[in-house]
Amino acid sequence: CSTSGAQTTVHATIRVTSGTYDGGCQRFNAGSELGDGSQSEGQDPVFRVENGATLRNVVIGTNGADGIHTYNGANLDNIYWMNVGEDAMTIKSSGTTTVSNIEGYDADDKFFQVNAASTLNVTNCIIHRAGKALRQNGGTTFRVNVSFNRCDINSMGEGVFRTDSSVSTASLTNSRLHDAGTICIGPWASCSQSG
Ligand code: DGU
Ligand code: CA
Ligand code: CA
Ligand code: CA
Repeated sequence: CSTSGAQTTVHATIRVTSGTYDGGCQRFNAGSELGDGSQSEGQDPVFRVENGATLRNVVIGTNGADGIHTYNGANLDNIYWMNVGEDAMTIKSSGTTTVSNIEGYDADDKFFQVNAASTLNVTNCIIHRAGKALRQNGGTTFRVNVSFNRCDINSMGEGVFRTDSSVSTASLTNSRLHDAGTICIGPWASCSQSG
């Protein structure tokens, strides 16, 4: 995908409930109905991916609103955020979310937000400028298992992984960090970097 592909404005969240939605590398910009891409909570996502469905080949344009929400597990492949909105991707209910081949810029606070007990496996990611790469929802103590493999994480204001749960786990493997702050913030049951 490039950032100069055909553009489309999304006036209502695009819901992917089964199979694969291939965005064809179009640039999907949130319309004002979804939000303004600021740090205001309560914005709607551009995409909602559910029940193990797959979203691929998507550029989220410069109004990113609340990004992508996943429910009951999902697969995201080849996604590019030109300017992350309130956050880039949120796990809204339990399941396994698999994220591959992504790149994103300018999350003022969180890139990945995890709001349910779940597993998140990320491979081949590039994250430029965020407060943190991943935040388990503040004050929650359920278990999240997160792995990042083959990522390049640069310019984090605070750090990479943050939780308030002492049963969650995180691992970062085969990755490059530049100005990424603290890798593990909070009482993680385990949190490691290797490779
Ligand atoms: O408790 O759940 O910032 O999903 C407050 C809310 C808040 C979430 C989160 C998100 O933590 O809205 O973007
Ligand atoms: Ca938020
Ligand atoms: Ca932003
Ligand atoms: Ca959000």
